[in-house]
Amino acid sequence: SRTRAFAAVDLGASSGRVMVGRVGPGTLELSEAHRFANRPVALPEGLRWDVLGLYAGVLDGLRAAGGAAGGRLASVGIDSWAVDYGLLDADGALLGNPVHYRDARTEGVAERVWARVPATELYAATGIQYVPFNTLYQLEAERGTARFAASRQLLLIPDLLAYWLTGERGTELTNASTTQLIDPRTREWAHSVAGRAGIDLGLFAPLRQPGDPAGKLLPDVLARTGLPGPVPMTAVASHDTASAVAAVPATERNFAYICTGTWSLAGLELEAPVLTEESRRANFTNELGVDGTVRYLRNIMGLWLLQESLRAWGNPELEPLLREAATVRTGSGPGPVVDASGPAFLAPGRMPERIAEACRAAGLPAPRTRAETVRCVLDSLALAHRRAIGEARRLAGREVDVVHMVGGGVRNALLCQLTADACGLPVVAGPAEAAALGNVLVQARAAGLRADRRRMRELLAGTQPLASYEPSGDGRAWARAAARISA
Ligand code: LFR
Repeated sequence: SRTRAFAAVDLGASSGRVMVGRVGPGTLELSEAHRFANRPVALPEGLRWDVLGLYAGVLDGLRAAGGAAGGRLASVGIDSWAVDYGLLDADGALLGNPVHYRDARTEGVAERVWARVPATELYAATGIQYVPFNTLYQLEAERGTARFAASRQLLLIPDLLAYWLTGERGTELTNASTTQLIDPRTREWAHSVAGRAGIDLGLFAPLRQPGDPAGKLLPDVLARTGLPGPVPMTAVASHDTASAVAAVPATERNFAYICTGTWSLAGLELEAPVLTEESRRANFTNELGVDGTVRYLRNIMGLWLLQESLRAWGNPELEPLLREAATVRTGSGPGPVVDASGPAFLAPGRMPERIAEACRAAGLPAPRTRAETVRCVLDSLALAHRRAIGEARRLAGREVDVVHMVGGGVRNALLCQLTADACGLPVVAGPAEAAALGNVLVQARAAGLRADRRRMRELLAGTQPLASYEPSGDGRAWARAAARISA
């Protein structure tokens, strides 16, 4: 039988990629057709996504993907970061620029929602952790604006781009779970919560499952991209983290995962949500995954802390800094660390100063050099990884024998080694392009590839380059640092 080519559009907070995945029996190859910057814009009205720039990048990418695939694309799928959306007016036109989840408009807004639906009930019904930017809180912040008054439909970012490509509207389920308006037990809208929170679920287009057909590219899109039609679109696991988790190359039964990029998303794949009050207090989320799974995880600030530090320093080269950071003396465990799990570092700006201030506030020596700051960030992330995996394991009552790291952060060998040291567990690192691979595999399955999750993971483990890290150093020093942060 034959190998087919699929285009995966994967949009991250700092760049977008269009990848071509070739899938056949025992074959899985990924290559990059096009990469473009994603540059949010700070307007007087607030921080906005340049969604038209992203759409232009997608069109350029589809043209390049068609070329790379020799003209024939079996289908196209899109994944991106979660929670954000575009609003359409009664004519189906986009109302303004989608608001960035790091925009300050959600500050202090959650309390207004909790006055109507107590946070405990919200968690019991949706299983979604508190982060200020869940779509539910963004909609509360939007209430009363002229734009919201004119809106007739809400489309999450991947669904919005798919609508422009196909003319068809839907709401893909894995990403929909991040709105905090889905019940993870029924995997349907949480009508009662939405009603009490004052949200009209009629704003949302009908739910789609990962793997569902999602229309075909419009004639005008075919003309602009030079693709011979018809080209179908497939609803993939459109939340990038859901696609990445689907592509964790685990062949072991008891594995934890960390998706590392702008964020670190650390946790477990479960068959059922954990909706206990203890889980809520620990701020774990139950986002939905492929094939009826639950992504039980915690959001950790991730390489955002490093990206923002580099930006503050005028973007020096990273490699020499990482080499120097690896030689910073910290004893047998971490050096000074900050809490990378809370919202303290969510907003952009002044990152090295904020990190130093947080160290001082915790009574720790603040980093003095760039290399020390980088080391502080990586130690802090490794420690947050340890805490998230340890707590997920306890709250879900599961064993963990190995940690799989996927996403762009696996290129950072120091982060992988420190994570192995902090967790006291072996780390298997790779693939870096997990989200795109998960995107491709869900499309391939919709096109007839017979692979359950175990088979998909075996295919990944057998075809993608992976690196291993064994734990070193003194686990007790990491345990002490973890206890200090929890206190
Ligand atoms: C990672 C991610 C996280 C989500 C954050 C904001 O790219 O999708 O899973 O919490 O971005 O949407």
